[in-house]
Amino acid sequence: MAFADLREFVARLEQAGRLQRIAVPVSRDLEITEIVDRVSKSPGPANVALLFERVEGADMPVLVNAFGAEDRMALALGVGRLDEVGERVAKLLDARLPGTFAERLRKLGTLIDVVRAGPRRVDAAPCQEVVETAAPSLAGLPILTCWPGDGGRYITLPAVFTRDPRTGARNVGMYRLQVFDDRTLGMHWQTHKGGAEHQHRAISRMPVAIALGGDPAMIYAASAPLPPGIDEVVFAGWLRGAGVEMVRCRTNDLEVPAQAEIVLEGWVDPREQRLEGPFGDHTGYYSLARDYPVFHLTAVTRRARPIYPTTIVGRPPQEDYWLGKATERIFLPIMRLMLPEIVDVNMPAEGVFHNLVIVSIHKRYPGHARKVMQALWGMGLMMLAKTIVVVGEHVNVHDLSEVAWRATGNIDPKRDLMILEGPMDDLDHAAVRHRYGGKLGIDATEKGPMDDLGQPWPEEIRMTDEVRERVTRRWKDYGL
Ligand SMILES: Cc1cc2nc3c(=O)[nH]c(=O)nc-3n(C[C@H](O)[C@H](O)[C@H](O)COP(=O)(O)O)c2cc1C
Ligand SMILES: [Mn+2]
Repeated sequence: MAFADLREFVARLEQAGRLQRIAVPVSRDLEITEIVDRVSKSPGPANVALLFERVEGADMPVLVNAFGAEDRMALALGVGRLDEVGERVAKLLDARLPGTFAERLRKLGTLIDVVRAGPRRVDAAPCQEVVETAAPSLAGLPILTCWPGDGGRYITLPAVFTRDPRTGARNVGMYRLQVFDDRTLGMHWQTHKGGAEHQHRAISRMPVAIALGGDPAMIYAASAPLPPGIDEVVFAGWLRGAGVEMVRCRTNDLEVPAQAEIVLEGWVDPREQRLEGPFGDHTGYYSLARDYPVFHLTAVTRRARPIYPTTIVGRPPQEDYWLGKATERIFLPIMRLMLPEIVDVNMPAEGVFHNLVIVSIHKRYPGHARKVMQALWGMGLMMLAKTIVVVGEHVNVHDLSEVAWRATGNIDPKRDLMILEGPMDDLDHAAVRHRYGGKLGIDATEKGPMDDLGQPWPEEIRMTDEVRERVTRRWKDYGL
């Protein structure tokens, strides 16, 4: 079983030599970013989680880069390798769910429930050891200024809780929050996300709760693009092997993880907007200032001695790449449920999630690669993918050198590129206009008679097994 809360995770990281404490004073303005940027881009063991114990102007430690490598991300989810979670999902799905895709997804929700991953309601909670409702303020929190051109200070690793105003169904999303003042935050839920959908349905003030910290599976689940019918809290419970303990907020009816470090309670008025940004984003560029909803604080509840968790995004790779990698591995079996021809998927750091999706398939009929691209563009947040490259089943999608070789050598641009239009990520800075733009599909599969190929397709060069074995056997003899 996984961790009860963030501090257990921190203790485990420290035991494993994967966390370093920084005891000297550091500034919350830019200095932490520069340190974290270097550490998160360091190779191997130098890339560690960081606990800043003395952040100027704050009396709580700041945790950064806790999820920023495969081993730490896997540990957060209670496994040795991220693929193990994918394998667990595959097993769950192996019940061979009947029905349409939508029906299967709904059943998947029930299946997860069946394994008793549902949340457990508690009355007393560590996240409410201290309760400030009279004059709640963000002033005590070590909220960072991340990059020099940022429009302000940002909370970057939150779990934002809302309920569908019509059905009551819960959503949890990780959406950054800009500090406007001690009681007001910019709520950067993008158009296509769950929180924005709830806001769209609200006719009056909508309660919102923001949890910082909690068990690491719950933190990860906030970043997972689950279909609207699946509750992130139930999903987190399934990931960690026990239901998440939830407690009712003090100033609204929402529930938050009892084991969180800090909770911000408040509301969003669906009609109110305010300029948010710019923000040095995970695209490596500043996302432009734009209008987003506004969060008004009604309470701060917290542990007596909380840890403030945060992350730095910027030019990849950064910590968020590993949160996304976990999603890629977990969602692969779910994609296969709809598209069984898919073998593997890679969303490399260079593509910052939405720019590049590489997928290998068993190709069987004319137009097969195009069908897969179009299906993916119709599947949840995959709609935002800008470029999809489809390769043959034997191609290692994680080897970018191999993919570049195949994706340029195996195409005739006139025949194999598909350019169409659709919804685009809020953060895409190159699209023809905000949230809408062109998409590129590249069919880099091997071609044959089914592809209108006007010449024979050549054979790939491979040495015979017999010679390979002989050379391996004799390698020492050559003195090489
Ligand atoms: C570190 C980090 C920061 C993120 N910031 C935002 C954000 O500001 N706005 C947003 O819409 N999505 C952001 N995302 C992506 C969402 O968390 C993700 O799309 C998730 O699926 C949202 O939950 P939802 O599908 O329930 O809406 C961020 C993800 C990570 C890992
Ligand atoms: Mn969701």
